Amino acid sequence: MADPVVIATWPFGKSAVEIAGKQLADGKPALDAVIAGAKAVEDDPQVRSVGFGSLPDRIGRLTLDSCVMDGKTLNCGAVAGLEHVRNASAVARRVMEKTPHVLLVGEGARWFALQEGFKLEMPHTLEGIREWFDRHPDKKKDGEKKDAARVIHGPDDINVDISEFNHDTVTVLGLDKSGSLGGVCTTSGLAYKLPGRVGDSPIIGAGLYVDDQAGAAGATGVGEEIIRIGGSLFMVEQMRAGKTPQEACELAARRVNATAVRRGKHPANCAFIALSPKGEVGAAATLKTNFEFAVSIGGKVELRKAREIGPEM
Ligand code: SD4
Repeated sequence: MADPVVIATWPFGKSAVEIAGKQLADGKPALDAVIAGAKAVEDDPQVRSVGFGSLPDRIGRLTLDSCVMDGKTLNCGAVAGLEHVRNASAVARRVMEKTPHVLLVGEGARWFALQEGFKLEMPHTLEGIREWFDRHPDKKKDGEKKDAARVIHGPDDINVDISEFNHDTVTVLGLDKSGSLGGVCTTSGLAYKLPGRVGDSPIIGAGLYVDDQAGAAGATGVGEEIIRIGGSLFMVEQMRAGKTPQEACELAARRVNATAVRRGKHPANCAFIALSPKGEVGAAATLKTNFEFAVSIGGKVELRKAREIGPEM
């Protein structure tokens, strides 16, 4: 019998590890527990980067990305660009359980959710919309006189650097009493993303990867950089090769730094978490992310600050 452990990204991950930790203590499977934990963050309108109430894309659409993975069976499911359905992680789980596929996107993902009995709901909150207007990149471009956001006209509007609008994803990894691992990653993606943009969070191997025989890993930060290095699969393969979760996360931060430097795009602004089948946790981030993560070990919940890794110039 293993001692349950949960790790989740960012301070808002604390509620996720509290809920998941209790479920694991009651003997629930890892995947059930981490999805229950992630749901609490998705349902919290104060969290402006996960679930409803988040900051929408450049034209005001709020779309959700999520994936889930079971370490015992390697079963996984995902949705990307899901609109008007509250709990993207629950839909991702249904994709895993009810379809022969791994990833459904956009209209198809919503259609599937409706077939599965999920409700259509209004995703915006007044506070979310207000913040979206106030911080919109077009406002900055045109000076403060511009009150409302414009539509996207052409190349100049499309190739806008929105990495400063990077906002936070909840990734939750858990180890259950039977020694099995489960993971979930759920987000509304980058604020002001172009319509149709998909980040790392619903991509198995990028935002999340889980294998009982090696470990579980997840990511948060600028999804383009995480996809570029296959971040989560990279970490799990490091653990398979004998690295600790901490070493695996630091290697991922080094890799993402190295690719960013090579492309002249530093800082990369990414953070990584990992959990081994023995229950050891690890976390690392690129510089100036101030990345904190939540852990629940033996029923004790705490926030920890991740080690930041600078680029090797
Ligand atoms: C994305 N990785 O869509 C997500 C956003 C995020 O901290 O996690 N930001 O790129």
